[in-house]
Amino acid sequence: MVSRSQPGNKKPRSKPAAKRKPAAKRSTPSKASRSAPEITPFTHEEDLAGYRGMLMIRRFEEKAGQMYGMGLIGGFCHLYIGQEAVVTGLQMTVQEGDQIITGYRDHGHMLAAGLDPKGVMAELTGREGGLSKGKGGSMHMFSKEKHFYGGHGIVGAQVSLGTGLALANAYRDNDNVSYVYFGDGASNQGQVYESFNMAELWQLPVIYVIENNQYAMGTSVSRSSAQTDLSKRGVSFNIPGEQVDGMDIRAVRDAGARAAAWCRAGKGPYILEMMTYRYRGHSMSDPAKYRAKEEVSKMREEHDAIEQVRARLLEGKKVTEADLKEIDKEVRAIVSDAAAFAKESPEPDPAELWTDVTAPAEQEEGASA
Ligand SMILES: Cc1ncc(C[n+]2csc(CCOP(=O)(O)OP(=O)(O)O)c2C)c(N)n1
Ligand SMILES: [Mg+2]
Repeated sequence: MVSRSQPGNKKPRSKPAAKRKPAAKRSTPSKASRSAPEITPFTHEEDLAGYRGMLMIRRFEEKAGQMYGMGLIGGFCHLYIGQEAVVTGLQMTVQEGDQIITGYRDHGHMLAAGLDPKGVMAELTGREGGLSKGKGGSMHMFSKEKHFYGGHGIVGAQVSLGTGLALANAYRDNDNVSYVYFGDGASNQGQVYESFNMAELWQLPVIYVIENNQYAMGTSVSRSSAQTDLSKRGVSFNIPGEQVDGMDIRAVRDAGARAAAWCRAGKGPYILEMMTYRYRGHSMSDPAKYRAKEEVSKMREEHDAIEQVRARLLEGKKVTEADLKEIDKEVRAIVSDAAAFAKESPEPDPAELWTDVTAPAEQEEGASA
């Protein structure tokens, strides 16, 4: 029988004393952390890893866009191009067993979590080799092995589900954190605040990552939100929040490390508002007429996350243009293989319609069959 520390009292959840330092008194991170904290520089190796990781997402998404155009991908398809630094930087702070959950713009999150690009692409084409056996498509992919809980099409739904994952961590009294990604549009949803309330009340280990890409479909944040500083959305619940330059992978990693340390110390939830931008339309069917082309090109030219790392790497002189081209070539080859696999994998057997509808009941330990 596992002893459970029942969440319910507003006090730091119980934890192995050696592991977690109890939070004697709630303290929000200093005001200073709200105004651009100092950024920890990346080592050459970290820059290289960040470069490769972000490039993988970008090339994958470009290929997905092409395949959609060719009719090989049907249904919805939301690309992550422009936002790569958010998930790549935060993934650097994830520990084994931490859960990840997000909305429908999920391909990048899966790749960053270490899932095989073949399985992701084959899910987009709706084939047997896809991560949801071709039955979920772009918006609904999961991986038990990587603790990746989707891929959700209902705006905001992942916030309450992700809070539940944090509740599970509290019950299990483990050291894990639930990373819950959602958009600026989702941040206006009621269930987000019900979740915030419970998370703070029960001191749940959850990082709420608001990916503020400035738009919810065609509506800008300023047109839809009374409080446009989304990092402040936890104020009335006493949840600390930070606004982060989501185009700078180093700032993302730093903020993620602060948030994860806060959660792992048993101090409850944390909000990170990642200031980012999507270069493409909301989905493949959006011509993005609600914003000026210049707005997009300005972001690309002045703030692109991959270009920032590329410039740093070249400045460091440990790699040349040719070395970076070689990395791009390797990444493109992986993506090409994934595309070939996604085209060749067979369509799911119609009998699959009846499987994976409900979870099989887990057999209780010691129960007779
Ligand atoms: C409950 C619900 N309401 C509306 C929609 C339609 N819808 C799909 S995406 C979206 C915009 C969400 O924007 P945001 O949260 O900023 O995420 P982003 O697409 O920018 O990543 C809306 C309104 C939906 N899927 N679910
Ligand atoms: Mg948005």
